[in-house]
Amino acid sequence: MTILYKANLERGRQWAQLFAQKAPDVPFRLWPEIGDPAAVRYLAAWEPPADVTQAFPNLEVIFSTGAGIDQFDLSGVPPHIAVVRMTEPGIVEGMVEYVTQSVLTIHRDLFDYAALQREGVWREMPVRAASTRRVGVLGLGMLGTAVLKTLNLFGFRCAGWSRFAHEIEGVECFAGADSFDAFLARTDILVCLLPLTDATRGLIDKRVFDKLPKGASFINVGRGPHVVQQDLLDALNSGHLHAAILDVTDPEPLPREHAFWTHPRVRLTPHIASATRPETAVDVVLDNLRRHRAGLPLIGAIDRARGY
Ligand code: NDP
Ligand code: OXD
Repeated sequence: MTILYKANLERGRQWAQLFAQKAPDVPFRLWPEIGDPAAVRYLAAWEPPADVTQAFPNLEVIFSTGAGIDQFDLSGVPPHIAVVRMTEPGIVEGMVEYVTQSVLTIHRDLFDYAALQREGVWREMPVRAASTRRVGVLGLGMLGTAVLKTLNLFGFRCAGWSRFAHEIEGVECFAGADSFDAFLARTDILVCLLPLTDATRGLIDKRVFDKLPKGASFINVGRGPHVVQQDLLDALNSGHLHAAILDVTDPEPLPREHAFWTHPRVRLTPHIASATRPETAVDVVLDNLRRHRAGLPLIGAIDRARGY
């Protein structure tokens, strides 16, 4: 009943300590010290090895150490192996912080003040009420919903878009392709919190930017390949878009010569919007191990057909 961890080694050492404290009966191994491959029933990985089912013939569950699973190649993974994304509360808290500060940066005109500072100009601009700013979040899952609940507290006019219909208090909910244009037309600050799937790859392109009101801004905390990056640059350079805050790019790291690095209306961070915290992640994984042994549904199990 071994669980094998294959991701960031430093965090893996913390997982190992936490497993030793909280579940000393569960054999825990850190890649590449795999021990007996036949004993590995559970794999916690950011990127599983390519030949995972051959390498671990008795594998039953693959846990992603992140909220996304798009980095997994599931083509060779048989359907009886469950795939579970990370749902621990630390990821949610980190994302709420990151998106809230990004929305406030745009709302409080900090891109304009940074430009004035570079020119040595001391000039004030009118302060707008949050209630005059319309935020729209793509994705109403674990993260999108938590972000919107917090933005709502600031008084922003909040909306979200998802595949199926949702109801969230204080949030105007749009669902499906038919409502996409209406959602975009009412959005001043667009936030991407979609999973990367065949349906969402390249979704955010010129057509999407054109549908946003002039002066809108964009925050990407989903995945870089959601966006056609040249279309984003064109929209910024034409002045149609005001600013972009990008935590994810395609590829990562972004090549040094890419225009995003020096663009005055782009703020870049290296995929740090939120990260799994070992101290809370281990509790979530242990709970799922208990559920698995009891034959109960796993929390965060993904639907292989939908891709998230
Ligand atoms: P969830 O699976 O909980 O939610 C996904 C949401 O996206 C759902 O609301 C779903 O709609 C919606 N969705 C999926 N496909 C479509 C589609 N084709 N059209 C419309 N809506 C769609 O994911 P999380 O909230 O946990 O995470 C979202 C993503 O955030 C992750 O996949 C990852 O890529 C990214 N992430 C980034 C991090 C970073 O540090 N930058 C950290 C953690 C995550 P419905 O509800 O109708 O099914
Ligand atoms: C995740 C991520 O998916 O770090 O958790 O992007």
